[in-house]
Amino acid sequence: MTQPILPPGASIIGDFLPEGAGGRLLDWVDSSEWRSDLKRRVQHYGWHYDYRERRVTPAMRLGPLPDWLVPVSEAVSALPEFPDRIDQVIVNEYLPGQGISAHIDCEPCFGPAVASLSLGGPVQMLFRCRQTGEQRGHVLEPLSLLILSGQARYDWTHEIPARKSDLVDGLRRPRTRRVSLTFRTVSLQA
Ligand SMILES: O=C(O)CCC(=O)C(=O)O
Repeated sequence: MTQPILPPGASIIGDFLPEGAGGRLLDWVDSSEWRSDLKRRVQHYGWHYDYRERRVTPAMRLGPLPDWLVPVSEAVSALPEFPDRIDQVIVNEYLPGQGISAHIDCEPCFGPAVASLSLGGPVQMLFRCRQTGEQRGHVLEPLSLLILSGQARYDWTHEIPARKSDLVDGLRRPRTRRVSLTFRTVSLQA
């Protein structure tokens, strides 16, 4: 059974952005170039990352984050879970029916915390404990910031099932377009 709670080490900050800032961020995203090499559209900033190869090499450095991403990245970097400044942002677009498969963010490639900002429509994220198989679920509301650290970062997978609606508290909620910004700190391996 899916428990409607977060795994240990995960937390949510609701309304992470000041009023109007979410719409402005989405405008920047939508006026930027999308990559279409996955089933969903993505944008990579700071460092390119290959979801299939799960590695980051010096050749994948894209450069500094664009100016429009700096204020929000600095705000995430200032959270206590982040020991180092964020230098990578990946934008994911999910149309109804699209998702992201269960994964743990590459352990050597990224630092001890990962955060994801939700723009657009809500979506249910599922978490599964690698050791026990326990499953939990949580609805990510627009403008909320999900932070994964500790056990949630290393011991629980997270995923967004590819479906057109989510069943939440017995109610079927049709999905609409969601765009997320995932903030990470790259740590290059020797
Ligand atoms: O869309 C999200 O909130 C999560 C994205 C994610 O898990 C990833 O990019 O690895």
